[in-house]
Amino acid sequence: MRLDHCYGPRLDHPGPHEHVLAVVTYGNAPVRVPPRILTASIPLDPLDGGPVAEVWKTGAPATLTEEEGFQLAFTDEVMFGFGRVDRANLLKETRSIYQRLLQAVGTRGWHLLRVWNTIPGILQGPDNYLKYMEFCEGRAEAFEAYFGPGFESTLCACSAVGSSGGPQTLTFLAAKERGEPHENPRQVSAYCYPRRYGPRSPSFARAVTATGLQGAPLFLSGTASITGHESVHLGDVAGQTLETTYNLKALLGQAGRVGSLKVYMPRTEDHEVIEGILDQQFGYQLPKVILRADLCRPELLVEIEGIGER
Ligand code: 3EB
Repeated sequence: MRLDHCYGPRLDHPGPHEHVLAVVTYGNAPVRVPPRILTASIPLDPLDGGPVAEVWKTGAPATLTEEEGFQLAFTDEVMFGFGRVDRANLLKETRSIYQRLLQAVGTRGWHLLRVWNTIPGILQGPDNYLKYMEFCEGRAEAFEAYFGPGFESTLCACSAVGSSGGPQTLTFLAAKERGEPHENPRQVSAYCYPRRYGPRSPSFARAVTATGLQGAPLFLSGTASITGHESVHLGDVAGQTLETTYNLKALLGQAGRVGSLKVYMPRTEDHEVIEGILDQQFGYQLPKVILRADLCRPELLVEIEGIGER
């Protein structure tokens, strides 16, 4: 099964034997999406100002439905979903949206590969219980309730960043065939982070190989300037960016190369420094999307995710 993605200011006409599975749009910029295509609108602004469409394509036409509060688009082997909550209680709503997510994927006997979250006000709340920690608690409870003890071995790749407003959103990719999770030897597994980062550790794998998809793409989770479990290069955006690229390269391993990146940064003025280092490390022609987002630890100045290819 093919699953391709690309970034651009608009939707190009699909090629032969190519079908749009779903489109993700960022900010308020108008990307025109034809009717009957699943469109996930994410409340994060692209830094370049212009519209950005993230287009997911497959080799077969998609079926659209709504289930468990998610808009779903799926083929025989892959599924894209989008859900949003205008939240009342972050812990309860997060537990609920993850329970519904696991239900929607699990009733088919399918498997999660990749989840993207946006959380409004991610850094609000007391220092020892930021909104992000509350989010982690709700998410961990849902995984634990569904898979039981040992759920950590079945986690998928993930990103969780903050928006300055709008709904909480959850976007995901799932597949018929189970992915293969990977951890980063330079970092403590997020699901083993010590208690000082919150009562429940973040439930995600550092990367997942989608073994069932053509080319076995590697979904890289949001990655930051963290070694062991500690944030490093405090106040140094260049240092953080370089450290993050080392973490990404450690995940890619010997064989892989990066196919595309998505970059989140809280301070728009860091744009040029971050891009300069990414150009140096990965080449300036690498497709990337750059978004303004708050990050889950106040000291982090950049977080980068991507998709690796062989
Ligand atoms: C980190 O390594 C940085 O909670 O889903 C990155 C990717 C981060 C995903 C999540 C958090 C999440 O801990 C933060």
